[in-house]
Amino acid sequence: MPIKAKPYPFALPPTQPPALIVIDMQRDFVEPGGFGASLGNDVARLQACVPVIAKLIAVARRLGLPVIHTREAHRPDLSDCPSAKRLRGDCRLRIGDAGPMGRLLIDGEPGNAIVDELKPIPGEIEIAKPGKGAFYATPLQEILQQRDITHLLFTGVTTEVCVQTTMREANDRGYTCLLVADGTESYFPEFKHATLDMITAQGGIVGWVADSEAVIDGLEKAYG
Ligand code: TIU
Repeated sequence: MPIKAKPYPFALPPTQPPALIVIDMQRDFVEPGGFGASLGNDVARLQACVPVIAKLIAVARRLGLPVIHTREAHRPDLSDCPSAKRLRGDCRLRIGDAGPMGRLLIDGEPGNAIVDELKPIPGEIEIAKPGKGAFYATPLQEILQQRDITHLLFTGVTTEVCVQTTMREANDRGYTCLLVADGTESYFPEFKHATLDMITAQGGIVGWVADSEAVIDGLEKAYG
């Protein structure tokens, strides 16, 4: 049974289940004092998707779907952070500067950790990525190929930045992608809605969009 989705039902692969991809649910974006707040954003907006993603992760773990977590993270020496990225914006604190949760967007700092509610468990993959897209300068494609994964279910933040960039990268690499509508958030509600529309336009030019309830229902029926 396919998942009820836009622009039309999303067929699940019969043998290798899809991976649940959780993009950048790190304190840097979701909590006050991090990189997201330093850019002038209201980070409270992103909280809404946390319980939805927690539920999806629990279902994925129970049904044996691979769960892959990403973090936007740079090396402490900033050698993987182009100055064009670091100098972007008119902000007081930049990538690598010390904030209330440690150095902004730096691997290993308290603010770079995934929020407690969504913490990976042993055996789950956690990828530190220096770009907005999760395929750029990471082992993600090899990890998916090794496991014969062809379908990806996307959650995380922010919808129009790291989530959409990664979905587009995944498309060009041949993956079939679905975005969970209530499992993603943006600092800008209008950008979230526009992103969902642009993903599903033109017959699903980037992929499918479905609510978590429909995704869970489809997964239970296919793999439960
Ligand atoms: N600023 C913004 O909306 N997002 C990011 O910088 N990174 C991610 O989306 N993860």
